[in-house]
Amino acid sequence: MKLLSSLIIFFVIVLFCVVGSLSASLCKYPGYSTQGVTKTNNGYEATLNLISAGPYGNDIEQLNFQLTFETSQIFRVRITDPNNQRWEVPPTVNQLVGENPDSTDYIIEFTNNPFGFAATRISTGEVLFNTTQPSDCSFNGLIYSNYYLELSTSFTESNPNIYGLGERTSQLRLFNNFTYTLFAKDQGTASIPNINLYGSHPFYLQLSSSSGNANGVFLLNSNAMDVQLQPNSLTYKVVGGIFDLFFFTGPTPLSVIQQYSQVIGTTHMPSYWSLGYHNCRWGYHSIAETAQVVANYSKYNIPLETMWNDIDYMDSFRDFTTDPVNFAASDYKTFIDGLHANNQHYIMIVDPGISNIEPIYQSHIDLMESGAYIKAGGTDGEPLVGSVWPGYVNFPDFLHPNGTEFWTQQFQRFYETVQFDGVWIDMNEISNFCDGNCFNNTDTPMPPPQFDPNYPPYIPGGVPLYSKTINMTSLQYNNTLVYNSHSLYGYTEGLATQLAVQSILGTRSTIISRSTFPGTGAHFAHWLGDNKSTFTDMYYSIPGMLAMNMFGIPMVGADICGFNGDSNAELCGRWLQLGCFYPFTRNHNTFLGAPQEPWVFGQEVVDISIKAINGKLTLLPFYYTLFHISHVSGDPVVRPLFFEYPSDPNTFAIDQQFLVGTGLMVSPVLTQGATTVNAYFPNDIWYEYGNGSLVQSVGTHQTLNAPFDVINVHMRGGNIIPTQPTSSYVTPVDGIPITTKISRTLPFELIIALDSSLQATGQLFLDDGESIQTYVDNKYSFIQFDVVSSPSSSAYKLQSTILNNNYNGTASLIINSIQIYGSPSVQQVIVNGSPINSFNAVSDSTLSVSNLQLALDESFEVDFVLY
Ligand SMILES: *[C@@H]1O[C@H](CO)[C@@H](O)[C@H](O)[C@H]1NC(C)=O
Ligand SMILES: *[C@@H]1O[C@H](CO)[C@@H](O)[C@H](O)[C@H]1NC(C)=O
Ligand SMILES: *[C@@H]1O[C@H](CO)[C@@H](O)[C@H](O)[C@H]1NC(C)=O
Ligand SMILES: *[C@@H]1O[C@H](CO)[C@@H](O)[C@H](O)[C@H]1NC(C)=O
Ligand SMILES: *[C@@H]1O[C@H](CO)[C@@H](O)[C@H](O)[C@H]1NC(C)=O
Ligand SMILES: *[C@@H]1O[C@H](CO)[C@@H](O)[C@H](O)[C@H]1NC(C)=O
Ligand SMILES: *[C@@H]1O[C@H](CO)[C@@H](O)[C@H](O)[C@H]1NC(C)=O
Ligand SMILES: *[C@@H]1O[C@H](CO)[C@@H](O)[C@H](O)[C@H]1NC(C)=O
Ligand SMILES: *[C@@H]1O[C@H](CO)[C@@H](O)[C@H](O)[C@H]1NC(C)=O
Ligand SMILES: CC(=O)N[C@H]1CO[C@H](CO)[C@@H](O)[C@@H]1O
Repeated sequence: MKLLSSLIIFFVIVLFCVVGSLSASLCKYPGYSTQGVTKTNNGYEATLNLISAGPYGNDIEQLNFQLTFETSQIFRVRITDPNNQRWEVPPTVNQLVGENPDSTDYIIEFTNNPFGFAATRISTGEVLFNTTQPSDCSFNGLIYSNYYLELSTSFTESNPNIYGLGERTSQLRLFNNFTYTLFAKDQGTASIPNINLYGSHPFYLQLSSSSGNANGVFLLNSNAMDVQLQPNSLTYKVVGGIFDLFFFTGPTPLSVIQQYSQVIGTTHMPSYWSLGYHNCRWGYHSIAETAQVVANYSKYNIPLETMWNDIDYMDSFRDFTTDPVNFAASDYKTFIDGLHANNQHYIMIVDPGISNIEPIYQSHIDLMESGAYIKAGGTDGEPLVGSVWPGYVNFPDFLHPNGTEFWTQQFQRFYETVQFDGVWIDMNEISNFCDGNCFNNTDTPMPPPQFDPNYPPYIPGGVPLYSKTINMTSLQYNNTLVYNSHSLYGYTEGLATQLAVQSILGTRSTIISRSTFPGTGAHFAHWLGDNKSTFTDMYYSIPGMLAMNMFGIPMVGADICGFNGDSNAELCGRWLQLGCFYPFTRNHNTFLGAPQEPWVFGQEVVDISIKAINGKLTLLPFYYTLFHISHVSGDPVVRPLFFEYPSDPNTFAIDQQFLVGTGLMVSPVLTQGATTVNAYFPNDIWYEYGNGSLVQSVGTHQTLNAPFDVINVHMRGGNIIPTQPTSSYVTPVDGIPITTKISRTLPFELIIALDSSLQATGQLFLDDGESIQTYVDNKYSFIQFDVVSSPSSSAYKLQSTILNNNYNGTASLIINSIQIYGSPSVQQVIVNGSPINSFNAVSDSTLSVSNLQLALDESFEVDFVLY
């Protein structure tokens, strides 16, 4: 009996072990196991041992797993090869947080065989990430080989809301059945939704449908990758580098982005003028034509802030040269002096490729002397030859220690001829008209490579990696394979351009780049690239802009009126109205497209553009304050509706409307021929921006009138927006058109939208709009406005609190008027203790107060006594 029971126990143990090990080996790719995870003073570490090989060979037998508690909401996981230094994104890209928190809002659990880790948010009990392979083998365990890395996480909720994983043309809420490729690419005019575009942003935000809580994950890796989304899992398939993951526990969408910004850096403060209206086209053939466009803007009273030129200005499309006939140096100078005399600005395009064909020119000589150029693989350091607009070119290497100096030198010399105010960097994916090399080096036949970086064993996107770009065997500084550094090119060019421009101008740089990488927003801006003049692409500009705001690049916009193809009056009129709510507002057209400046379409579109741009200038104090908040805390400037209403499932996929800050909702017409728009109003208090009319039914869709000259904008109760109405600058003084230089001196008007308890709040940030050292030198003012009232009282009051008062221009600025939406009838208005008469009810619920003359550098109180 005793023997029998021992035997039974023995068999049970054997059976248990077999089942246990079977469950680890039933799946084809179980990954790694560990003998144990060790607690460190700020996280965990483990040694991982390969169980069985992955699909592509070269598996790394032993891995180092390290988990670090960065803050109470951020932890980081690095999985590395302890025996070989693998490629890692250079440290310029991310800022570590590493504060070793006392407590954390996450708990990590491990499974040893096969190895996996799971993170649960303590405050909500929700599992955020779980790499343990499920027993149904629905995804693989960790795979870690030389040229292929794979890691999956299961979702606890099927078809969760996933956002991010850019850059691409797509709807905001990603499909749960699609594989998204991340690899910087100039897809040209292909314009196929969902395929990879100019930048790589391996970040996603996940929003739980059931709880409305959000979390985020950032994979710091510059290699080509696919991210496969399935209803119950997400899988990274990466061709190199390491797994270096940052996890953000949120739990609100806003806090996820703030936490992500702590890692990649918060937004750079843009120059104030860069928030004005920009006009550009490829195909302004001369200074005379460019000047005529500027003159037409003045003639038609359309407020133009910045004029741009595309590659037309160059001599044979060579960087840092000007066409000696059509853009002669002396004409150029006269033209730009004229812009500057009118407080306007000038930006021109610069591409990375430096022409190497005869006649060899100074920039090429400098590039060769600097040594900072990309080298062709399989040679002894010969410059790689690509082909772009000027023909054959060599590319500067911005990872090279001499790269920035070379670049700065070119801009310095060019500035002697062209006194630019900002720089537009294009084609920096790198875009190449030859696929790979333009010439194959036949002098030194290479031994067959062990592995061809153009065709890794797994090819993200399924297209050879050199397609439309340079050969992946090319080398950057320190023998860095372009295979690894490719998606960093535009980012590193932008960093060099920022330093160059700042050193020349001595002010903040204004740089707009096509290619981007995490961290970009801390230094420069982005436009969404070569779209088409279609209503569809106008729509895609909204999810594109919102995604970039989640990637920490709030200074973003699409080409207004559309780039490729011909625009038309209706499209351009609608797009001008929408585009004036982008943080970055630029009308841009292509070489062969029909002209699309507003006057081309007649007086109606001219009037629409004037109204839209004046509306933008009026709102700039609000936008600029949002940039300040973004700079300090990482908040997006424009954001999806679900950011403010994460518990409302109706908002999860909305990408035809958006919010500016927390208080303004824009609902544009995106359909040809439509004169109404179907807009969703989250359950809240909404007023019509402009007249304060209350939206009657909320929590539902509403059909709003939208005649051609109207874009629907609503303001949310509880918000105060500082504006500077341009209406007070009636006629251009001495023919000087209105620009930001003038608009930012005009009297302020506060727009106050009261909530149901008659309260509201808002802020205003002021500085000189251009200094690099604004924050370091404490040369800014920051003012808080609050409307407070107690439920029983028969009055409410507006008060300002000066939180910082160190911008010396503050004293010359005044608040002259206030609009209050949602006000009960007011019998008396008392300003700093003295009753005034200059108020009137413009409707049942909108109160207007004028002639206030309140200095912004002194705190004030306005009391509203109710009947
Ligand atoms: C992680 O996933 C594994 C496999 O599906 C499961 O057994 C485990 O319970 C999960 N961990 C957590 C914390 O949910
Ligand atoms: C993927 O999901 C989207 C939206 O749910 C759907 O429209 C599409 O047909 C699906 N595609 C496939 C291949 O299942
Ligand atoms: C400027 O406007 C005039 C009409 O007033 C038009 O004839 C001319 O073509 C415009 N020039 C440009 C460059 O758009
Ligand atoms: C940087 O440039 C200088 C001369 O311009 C050159 O002597 C030096 O070798 C270069 N550095 C590298 C790392 O190539
Ligand atoms: C890429 O470069 C290698 C040499 O490093 C060469 O053998 C190969 O032909 C090139 N491929 C292309 C597509 O240019
Ligand atoms: C260089 O060689 C590759 C094959 O390795 C070929 O695909 C490519 O077309 C060649 N390029 C040129 C410019 O001949
Ligand atoms: C060059 O790369 C090696 C790894 O291949 C690295 O150890 C070394 O620090 C790098 N040197 C520089 C100057 O970046
Ligand atoms: C506000 O404007 C809308 C149209 O733009 C109009 O329908 C509404 O009547 C106006 N309300 C007030 C109070 O003027
Ligand atoms: C404000 O300070 C700047 C230097 O930071 C100075 O150039 C400027 O003249 C001052 N403006 C006023 C109005 O005092
Ligand atoms: C291919 C391409 O560049 N498409 C862009 C054009 O349209 C929208 C915006 O209007 C962009 O977001 C796309 O990426």
